Amino acid sequence: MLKASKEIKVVGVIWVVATVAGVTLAIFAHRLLPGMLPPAASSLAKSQDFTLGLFTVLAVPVAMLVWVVAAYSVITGGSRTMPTDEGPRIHGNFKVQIAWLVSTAALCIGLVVYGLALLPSIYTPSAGRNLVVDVTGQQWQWTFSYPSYGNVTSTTLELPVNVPVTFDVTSRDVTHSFWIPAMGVKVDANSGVVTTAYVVPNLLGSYVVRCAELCGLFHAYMQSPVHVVPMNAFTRWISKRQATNA
Ligand SMILES: [Cu+2]
Repeated sequence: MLKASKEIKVVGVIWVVATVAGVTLAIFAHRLLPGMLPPAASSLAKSQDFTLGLFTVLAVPVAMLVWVVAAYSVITGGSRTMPTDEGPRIHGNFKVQIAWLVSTAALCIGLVVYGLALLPSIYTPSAGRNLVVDVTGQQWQWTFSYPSYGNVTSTTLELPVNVPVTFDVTSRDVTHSFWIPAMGVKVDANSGVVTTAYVVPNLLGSYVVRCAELCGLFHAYMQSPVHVVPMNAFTRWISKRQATNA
C-alpha cells in the first residue's frame, strides 16, 4: 500500500489534469458541439451565456475533486477479504477543514453577489419607447397581440430588430411559462395576472417561443416561431395582419 502523503500527491496530479481537461471542454464545448446553445439574439442572452460558462468553469474543479477521490478510492482501496479489525481512528485536520470552509464559502458567496448584481438587469425595461406585445398562453398555444397596432393578433411572434420590447404575459387557463431561449427571456404566464419581461432583440433571424412549465398533454408541442426582422419588414407584416384581422 502507498503511503498517505504519496497518495495525496497522486490524487492531486490526477485532479489537476482532470480539471484542466474539464475547464477546456467547458470553454470550447459550444465550438465542438455547435447548436448546443441557441444563438444569442440579445445582449441579455449573451450575458446569460457568459454566466452559464462562468458557473460551469467554477464548478469543474469541485466536481473533479469529488469524482477523482471517489474513483481513486474505488480502484485502489478495495479489499476482497473482510478486514479482521477496525481501521485506525482519524481525527480532524484543522488546516484542511479551514481551507475547505474558506474556499467553498468564498466560491458560493462570490457567486451569490455576482448573481444579485446582475438580477436587476432582467427586470429593467430599456429606456425609450418600447413595443408592447401582449402574450397569452392557453393549452397549448401562444397568442401575440400588438396593442399599439389596433390589437392585431397572431400566432407567430414578429419583432423589429434593435427595438426594445415589453412583453405583458398572461394565461387563459393553467400556468405556462413564456420562454424565448435565444433571447434569454423567460417569465411565468399565470391566469388573472400580468407578468412582464423585457428584451431588445439584436440579431435578425428565426427563433422559437417555448412553454417552460409543464401544462398538460401537449406541453411539449406548445411552441411558436419568432421572427426578428428589419423595421420596414415588420411594418409591412403588421399592415398585412391588420388587413387580415379586419
Ligand atoms: Cu407548457
